Amino acid sequence: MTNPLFDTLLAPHLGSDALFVIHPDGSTQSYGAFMINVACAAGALAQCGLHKGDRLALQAEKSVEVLEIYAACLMTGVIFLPLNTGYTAEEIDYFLGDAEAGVFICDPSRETESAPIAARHKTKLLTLSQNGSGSFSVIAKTCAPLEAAVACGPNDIAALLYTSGTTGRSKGAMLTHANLLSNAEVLVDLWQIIQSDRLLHALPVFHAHGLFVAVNTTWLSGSSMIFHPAFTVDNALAALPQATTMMGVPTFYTRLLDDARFGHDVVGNMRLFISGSAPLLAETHTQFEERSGHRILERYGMTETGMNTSNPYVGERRAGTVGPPLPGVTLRIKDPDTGEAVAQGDIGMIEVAGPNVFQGYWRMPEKTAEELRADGFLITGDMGRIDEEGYVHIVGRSKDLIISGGYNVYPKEVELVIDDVDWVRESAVIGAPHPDFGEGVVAVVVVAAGAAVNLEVLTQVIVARLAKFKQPKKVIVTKALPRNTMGKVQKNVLRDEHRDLFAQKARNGF
Ligand code: MCA
Ligand code: AMP
Repeated sequence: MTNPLFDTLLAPHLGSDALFVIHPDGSTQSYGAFMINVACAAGALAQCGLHKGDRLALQAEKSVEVLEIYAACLMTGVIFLPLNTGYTAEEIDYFLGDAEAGVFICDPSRETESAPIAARHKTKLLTLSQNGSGSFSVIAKTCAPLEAAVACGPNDIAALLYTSGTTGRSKGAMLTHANLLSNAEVLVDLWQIIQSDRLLHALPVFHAHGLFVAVNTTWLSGSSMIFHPAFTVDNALAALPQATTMMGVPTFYTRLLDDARFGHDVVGNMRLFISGSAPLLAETHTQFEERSGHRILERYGMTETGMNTSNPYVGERRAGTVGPPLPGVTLRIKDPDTGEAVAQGDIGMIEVAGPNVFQGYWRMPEKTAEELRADGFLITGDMGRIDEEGYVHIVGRSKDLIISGGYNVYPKEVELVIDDVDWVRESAVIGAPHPDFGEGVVAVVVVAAGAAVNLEVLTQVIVARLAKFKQPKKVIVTKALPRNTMGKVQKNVLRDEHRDLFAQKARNGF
């Protein structure tokens, strides 16, 4: 095989009449039709001057055309860099510059604000709207389709997924062709995904969950998906009777449970509900089983690794655990201070190694060395233990990270923006239990000596610079932050103090 990832996931579908996508309006697309468009998109990449190893950044609303571009990148060896549609111009500026993207595809509504940014980084700017129109599609329709996939090896980078860091600077996780292929193969096998499956796909396609876990496994198994632009309870309830599988973050499940219409009658065809990206409360697991008869299968992953563990498909799915490591993945628990292995069953830092573990952070060898040990184990920043039966329990995080509705928010990044405001002396950003998002972002802000509080200015700065999901849902102004004797801000004290801020009892999240 010249390009094992493309040859395994996509090439078998050339000319196939099998069903790939079902749109909410009932219209469908076959695999064969999809593959014709992939070849055209690949031709367009070549016409834009992109070669193997070049980066294509994309910030576009969810559509099948986005998947065509992703597949075209796999076909040509161009590195796919998908970006959250909520990112602001300032955030995009950083990604284009850091990745030195050759092409940036954005929604037509953002073309004007993106033009100077793209020009500054010498990036070619193209557009793609949710209905498939835009300047990229014009090229794809008129260029010569690519006939043969470009040769790519296992260690070639397939995608660059940015994840923020505890220092506030986003890092591009380099995922190789072998990383994506090994994870897809293991998951299809473990979750027994077969051609007749129909996945309810309502996740965004700019993250590992909605893109790699959901789409790569669909392609590999030749199954189909009911493709929704986003998750809403109404749409999910309408689609579930036709679906056999669903992948979601815990918020999907708690929202379904909050709706009286959800129950046995809508899940008659379903065989598997999968949850991940954030902790699913045991209580949600139990309630879901009572209401639907289905035990949600919880699994654990990271952008840097894809999936690491999964509850079994056949066998006991244990509430409050993320199951044993996947076949081929090794997971160990270490004392985070000494780096020594802890006793069986004790809590410590989760470290993982395997064919799923990324190659490192884009052009940040020192960051890579901090997190990826010489023996190939990634220090996840998640604290956990392994029980007697080999099930992994995640009990907390050592990294300063908030997970809100499945999106990661690094407090440092938000604090840096808030601290730039004139009247602010300093700030501490924490996650508080949130009934819908699991954790909600809260900013505790200290006023500079002699300055007057101006929440309007603070809001303006936050809105201009940070994507919506990172913006604090509550701001608390205070005189001083609690510190320990070393002068370090005690975020645990703040978390305790503000744990009831979002009133209702939290159902997901720590
Ligand atoms: C939307 N808002 C949010 C979030 N989503 N705020 C905080 N956290 C969020 N996740 C904002 C909206 O802009 C809106 O602001 C307000 O909150 C309420 O919006 P709502 O309509 O309720 O939100 P929504 O549009 O329904 O979105 C909620 C959602 C969505 C469906 C849960 O966030 C989502 O699809 N999350 C999935 C994330 C994901 O795919 N993560 C995978 C990462 P306003 O009202 O002011 O306008 S990959 C990963 O973690 C690893 C690899 C793994 O293990 O999977
Ligand atoms: P991301 O960087 O978006 O890939 O987020 C990865 C992080 O999400 C992990 O390091 C965990 O902290 C968290 N995560 C993913 N799946 C789960 C899960 N099932 N339970 C608890 N945390 C999870």
